[in-house]
This record gives sequence, structure tokens and C-alpha cells, in this order.
Amino acid sequence: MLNRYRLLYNHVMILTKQKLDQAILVAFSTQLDTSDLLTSLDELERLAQTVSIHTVHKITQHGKVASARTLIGDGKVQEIKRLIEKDNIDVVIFDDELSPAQLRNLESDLDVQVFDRSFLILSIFAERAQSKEAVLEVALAQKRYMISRLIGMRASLSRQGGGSYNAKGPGETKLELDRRKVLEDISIIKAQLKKIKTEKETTRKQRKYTQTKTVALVGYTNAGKSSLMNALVKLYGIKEHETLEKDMLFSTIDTKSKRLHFDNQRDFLLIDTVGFISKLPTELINSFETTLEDVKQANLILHLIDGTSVSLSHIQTTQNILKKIGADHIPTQYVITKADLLNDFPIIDLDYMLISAHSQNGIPQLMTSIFEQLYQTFENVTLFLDFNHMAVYHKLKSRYKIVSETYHELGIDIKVSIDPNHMKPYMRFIKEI
Ligand SMILES: Nc1nc2c(ncn2[C@@H]2O[C@H](COP(=O)(O)OP(=O)(O)OP(=O)(O)O)[C@@H](O)[C@H]2O)c(=O)[nH]1
Ligand SMILES: [Mg+2]
Repeated sequence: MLNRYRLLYNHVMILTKQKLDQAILVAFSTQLDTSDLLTSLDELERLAQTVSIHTVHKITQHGKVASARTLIGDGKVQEIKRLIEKDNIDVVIFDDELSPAQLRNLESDLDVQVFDRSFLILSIFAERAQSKEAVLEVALAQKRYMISRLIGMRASLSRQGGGSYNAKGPGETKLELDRRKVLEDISIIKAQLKKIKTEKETTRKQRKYTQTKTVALVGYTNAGKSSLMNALVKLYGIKEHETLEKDMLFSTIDTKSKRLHFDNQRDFLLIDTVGFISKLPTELINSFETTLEDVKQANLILHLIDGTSVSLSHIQTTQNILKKIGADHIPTQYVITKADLLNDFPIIDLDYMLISAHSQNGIPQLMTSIFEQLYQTFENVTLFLDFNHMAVYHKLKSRYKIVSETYHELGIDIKVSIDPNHMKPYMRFIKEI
């Protein structure tokens, strides 16, 4: 069977597979309570599913200490080996990060492809990324992941036999695993990302100048971010292409922004971006700097929580990632989604709004709340500008929302919605407040 990686933008490795892989998933913990492990393995199974890996067995082990050699104990390794032979298993996926040595030892003991949750998430991201920015960010994360595991992965990627993630031509293996080459690639990718970052910086400055407010949708993967964006765009936006909403982990990797209007008031920019998940590889968070900058710069964050599986640990994961990227100071509105599937209000110790993107219940209220939060400090101020001050008139028009204007013989009465903090240059034109 021929397995190979496709190189996109010369950097990202995408798996192209010819058959469905059969997998065993393994989780290890030093805690006695293994229920968290099972939940985590269920999620790992869904992740595997998104890249067509079928889970045959889920195995958990509780131990006092993790084995430095194989993470799990020798007995467990033997048990897994028997299952591999019995059920024709191709890959074994560990829920936690494996050290290069553990990876190498496990592969040699089990004689099939072995990888961890981080590697799986990176592969999913690589498959989904579409914009140049996301592709480069995933590539950077993959290279960073590889560089710290070159010894382990050398064995892994050049293996022949079971598992679609392994076999590569000798030339390719050398090309990609050469440490110097990887480091070189990293600096090329970083330079390209820097260029994109500078371009985005200019757009952001422009937004600041025109007082455009931004609202970012964040939340655990599959929480309903893209669905809410689509619903809001349908009601308040300019008709454009819809964003993919799918019952799949990480259906969105790229950032999308849409401008929304509400009544006759101001507008704002809504940003839908990548979802979060527990144990998101640090390489990914660091590499998605450019994408996550959009969240960091937002005026308001809508933290979406899946109403059908309200989970404190999912909420905390999202909060922790926001903290890690320096976005935890931004005002946050919690929003519980998928209300149409719920019979009751979820009980949770947070102030939240309940919405359904499908039935649109709660959406007008959410929109009102967004506007209140974004523009609560804004006031309508009427200025009088005589015809000698048309430059001021044009400046106001380009930066602020004009509520009304009335022409007189000597000039214009202009009512403008403005943040009082920005009033200083215009005080002398004030007619009435
Ligand atoms: N019944 C119902 N399903 C919903 C609602 N909102 C979202 N969903 C479903 O939930 C799944 C995930 O929705 P998405 O909008 O793709 O979630 P996301 O947060 O963008 O997910 P990622 O991009 O993977 O992070 C899809 O199958 C949606 O159809 C809702 O209000 N009601
Ligand atoms: Mg999405």
C-alpha cells in the first residue's frame, strides 16, 4: 500500500490515505478516577474520526508513576500487542504527549505506527487549513513539533508497514527530517507570517481610526460558533458566502470576519475563528499568533458554550487559552448555544444568554446586548459646522456614525454618535447635548 504526505505551500504535511485505519486509543493517569480519562478518550475518538481513523479499542491505565520508557506499564504494552494482532490494528494513539524516547520504544515494542493527541490535532489542522495564513501557521506548528521529536519521529516516519502515517520515500524522509532543513523552513515560514501580520496590522489600524468595533466568537470546538455567525449574518449582515458549520471537530481553522448592522445604529465586525480543545498542542497556540491576534484585539468576546454538553472543563479550557494569549481582560459575554435541543435552562454559575442559531431564539436579544456593551459610552452630540469647516465635517463623516444632518444657509447641523473621550477636538462646535 502506498502512503504519502502531500506537501502544500511546500511546507504542510497532509495525509492522503487510501484506507480506513483501525486504531487503539490509550490514556494513562496517576489519578484514581478514570472517568475523566474515558471522556477524554471519547473526544480523542471523535478527533480520530475526522481523519478517517476508526477506533476499535479504548484502553485506560491508572498507575502510580508513568513509565519513562513506555508511559504505560509493561503488562499493558503486552495486552495492546495482543489486541493489535487479533484485530489487525494499524495505529495506536496516546491521549497524552509522548516523549521521543517513549514514541520510539512503543513503536519498537508494538510494531505499528504510534502517535499522540498533539500529532493528531496537528494533522487535522493541516487538512482543514485553507487561507495562506492558516496553512503557514499549521506548518510552523508542525515543524516546531517535529524539531523537538526528531529522534523519535525519525524511527516513526521511516517505518515500513502498518499505519498510514508512516511510510515515506527515503528521499522525502531525509528532506523533511533533516534538522537543519526544518530550522531553515521555520525561519522562512516565520518571515512569511510576519508579512501577513504587518498587512493585518494596517487593517486593524484602519479599523481603530474608523472606530470600528470588533466582536470575537470563541469557544470549544463544535460549540456552534460558525452557526451563530451564519445566523447573525442572515439577520443583520450583507449576504455573502456562508461559513462551513458542521458536526465535526475543528471544521473552522481560518478566521472569517463579517460586518453586521443593527437598526439604524452603528455596525461592528464579527470574527469567527478556530475552536479550542483540551490539550491543544502548545506549538499550535504559539504558531496561531496571527490568527489569535484578532481575538486579542476584540472589543468584546462572545464565549460560546455547547448547550447539549455544558462542560465546566471545556469552559475552563477556553478561559485558560484566552489567558495564555493575553485576551482574558477583554469583556466577555457567555452564550449557551443550541437552545432548540434543550428542555431547560442549563444550571451553571455564570451569567449567560441562551440562543439557538437554528431557531434564532434569543438572537435579537443577544444583538441588543452586544450593542449595549459595545456602544454604552457613546452619546449623540449635535454640532454646528459653518461652511468654512468642511474639513471637520468630512473627518467626522469618515470616523463616526452620523445620526442626522440638516443644511442651513450658513452651515450644517450634524448629529453624531461619538465616544465622549473623543470629543475634545470638537467641543467648540457643540450645539446641544
Ligand atoms: N440544533 C442545533 N444545532 C446547532 C446549533 N448551532 C450549531 N449547531 C450544530 O452544532 C454543530 C457544530 O456547529 P459549528 O457552528 O460548526 O461549531 P463551531 O463552534 O464553529 O465548531 P468548530 O469550527 O469545529 O470549532 C453543527 O452540526 C451545527 O449544525 C443550534 O442552534 N441548534
Ligand atoms: Mg466553526
